[in-house]
Amino acid sequence: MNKILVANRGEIALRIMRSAREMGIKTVAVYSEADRTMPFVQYADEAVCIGPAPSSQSYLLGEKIIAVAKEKGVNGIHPGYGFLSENARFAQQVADAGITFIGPSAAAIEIMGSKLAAKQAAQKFGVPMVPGTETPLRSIAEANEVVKKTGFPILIKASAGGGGKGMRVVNTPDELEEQIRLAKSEALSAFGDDAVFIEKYVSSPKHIEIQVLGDQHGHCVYLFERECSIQRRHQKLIEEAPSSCITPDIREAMGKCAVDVARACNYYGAGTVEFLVDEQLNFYFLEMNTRLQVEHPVTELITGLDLVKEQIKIARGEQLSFSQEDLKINGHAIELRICAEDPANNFLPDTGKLETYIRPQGYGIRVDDGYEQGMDIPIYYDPMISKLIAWGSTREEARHRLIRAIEEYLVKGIKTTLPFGHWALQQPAFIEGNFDTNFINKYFTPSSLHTNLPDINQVAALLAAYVWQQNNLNLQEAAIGTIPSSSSWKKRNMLR
Ligand code: MV4
Repeated sequence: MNKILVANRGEIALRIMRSAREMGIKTVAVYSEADRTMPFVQYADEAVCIGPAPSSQSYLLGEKIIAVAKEKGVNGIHPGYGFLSENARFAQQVADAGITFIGPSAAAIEIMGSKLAAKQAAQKFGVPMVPGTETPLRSIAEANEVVKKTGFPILIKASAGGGGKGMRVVNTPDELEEQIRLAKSEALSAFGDDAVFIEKYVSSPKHIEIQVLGDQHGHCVYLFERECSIQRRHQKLIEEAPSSCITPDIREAMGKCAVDVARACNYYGAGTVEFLVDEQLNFYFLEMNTRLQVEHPVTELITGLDLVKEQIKIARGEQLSFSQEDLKINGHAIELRICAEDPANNFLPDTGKLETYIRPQGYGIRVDDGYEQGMDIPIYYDPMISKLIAWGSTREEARHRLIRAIEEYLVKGIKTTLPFGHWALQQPAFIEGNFDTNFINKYFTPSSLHTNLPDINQVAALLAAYVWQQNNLNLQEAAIGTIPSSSSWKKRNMLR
């Protein structure tokens, strides 16, 4: 594989191309008209505009992207996350075009795309699941039988849903029939498939997912867990690895289950197995994501692996170069998603220009982003502009480092989730690791942001000092210009 096409945009396109470049692989970017000036377009060895801004006319046009891939003579396509990354048809079309899809087989994507098929596959390996149904609900009578065993509340989920899409909570028996009817019609119009199933509703769960890597020779390992409970409307905001509530025994048990889920669909590539964890640390398989995830960097920082390189090596048919016993957790990593959203106003998307954009730096800080200062954040795509990730030898070191980096991250012109992160990382519940998926609902109000903000006066003073220093340097240079060029001694001394 000497040339790949990256069928994505923004930070993840750039992140994939960096790994490709390190492996001596050339890259082709495809981009929409809105993304002409983006860093990932400039970074790529070649770039092709594939259409207007809306993703339905650009990043979702599988056939057009494959045509570009053929024209450019690439031998691999990396889909990133979102867009076509979990589209089984696209994966198959890529393969049929004689190009390697850098991801799992179309068959594995297909199985895991159906939550019911995923549960049936996992059940064969005895992976624990929330009590409920593993086949599509056929009648209200069947539903009544199931809820006799599970009790209320229950959740109705769409088989073709996932990531929180198409879920309905039912609290009492009298709502059941109506909610099933609504869920089915909603599922049909949203996914073209009205299959729904029932699960007992687990209140206040933690959301913990296991990263797995499998090769095409039957080897599969788990790269430990990510704690992803801090989310809002199914959008994760803070992720960390490892989870502070998981013991070595539970880690091993969950890891083995995750590998079983992967084996259940002959999985190869990088994948993520999602679990709910209740207060007694019982864990239940939910679904499997068959892509590289947004939050993969926290796993990279604690394992030392480059997941994109591993994906490419697996796609090339290589064997994993390590076994489960070789993998160790080194330290702790926490990621904050920086989104163009106003946390003080219900996290509503904010658009505009990155008037000021200065990244934090230093030991243990990683910034995965896709914009530069002066750029507009387009309205057409996901509002995430950057991921700020801190590594530390302990959770406390990572936490303090991330807080420091948030304070040094200067973003002006657009409201972001930076102040939210600054607040969240200092909550007693976060510090203790004592939180679940209700963290934001439970503790966060817009007024939370009025305390503990970095002192605006201090920031103003630092900026003023910086401007003064720059002006001063300009003056010095101007003054030096008046000294005869023969006087190099003076020049050196003035410049020091
Ligand atoms: C659940 C649940 C409680 N009980 N299933 C939401 C995302 C999708 N992957 C599954 N989700 C949930 N499934 C049962 N039986 C609660 C959620 C849930 C949730 C899960 C993970 C992270 C955040 C969440 C927020 C609300 C609900």
